[in-house]
Amino acid sequence: RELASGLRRALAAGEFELHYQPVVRLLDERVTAVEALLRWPPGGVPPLTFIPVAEAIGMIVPLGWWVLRQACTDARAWFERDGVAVTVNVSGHQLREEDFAERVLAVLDETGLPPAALVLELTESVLVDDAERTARLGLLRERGVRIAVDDFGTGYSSLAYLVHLPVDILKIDRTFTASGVDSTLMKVILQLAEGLSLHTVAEGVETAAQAQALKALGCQYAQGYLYSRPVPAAQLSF
Ligand code: G
Ligand code: G
Ligand code: NA
Ligand code: MN
Repeated sequence: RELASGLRRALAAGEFELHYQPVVRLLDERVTAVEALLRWPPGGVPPLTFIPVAEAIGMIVPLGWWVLRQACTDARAWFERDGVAVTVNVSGHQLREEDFAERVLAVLDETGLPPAALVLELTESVLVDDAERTARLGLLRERGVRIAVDDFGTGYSSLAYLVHLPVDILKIDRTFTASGVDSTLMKVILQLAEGLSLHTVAEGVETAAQAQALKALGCQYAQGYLYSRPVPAAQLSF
């Protein structure tokens, strides 16, 4: 309960910050995108602690809009200068808003960020949940916003949904990277993605050996401590 009232005050007081973690193209190790990750200083409460609370008290919706607006504002110069896109995590609660897609397009308009510079990350469970919500994503995708499945492989759903959903990118959960990039499971996921013409990002890449093996298996992008931890915008360099 203390956390809940702290969160409410924090948004009004402007205490939230975004950190960014690079996503690297394995072919040439160029940074092609950065993932925006919410931070709440000064205590440094982990997002895994405060995001579920923000969801429970309905604050994830206004907070999510703050994140999107801030990330798009920050990313405009990166995209114009270096072609770097920004990926933003979206909670299922945000997608319940009927005018979600229109509001995202309005933020892009106001911040001057082209739709092609934005990727929205959603978890599997949100994507399979209901057709109305995924239709909202379809509308954004028609405008050039890309959709990524976050933590892919950790959900319980059947794979059939992937064929029908408006998605472009699979972000392979870091547990698969950690348990061996040469595993049958990783290979099957990469083949599945190729068959469906989806791009793949391996999460949690920590060693050069993992990056090499992933590249050899046809994975296109990687993200993880090998390249960079999430850092404040001012510390990014491409
Ligand atoms: O880096 P890390 O500890 O920051 O992130 C932990 C979890 O918090 C991840 O699952 C990530 O997707 C989630 N997360 C980070 N930032 C945001 C955000 O802005 N919105 C939502 N909904 N989730 C976020
Ligand atoms: O669920 P999502 O993938 O958005 O979560 C991102 C989380 O993963 C963040 O907490 C981030 O700090 C963490 N993370 C990013 N790179 C690595 C890595 O190489 N290793 C580990 N263990 N965690 C990572
Ligand atoms: Na994410
Ligand atoms: Mn993830």
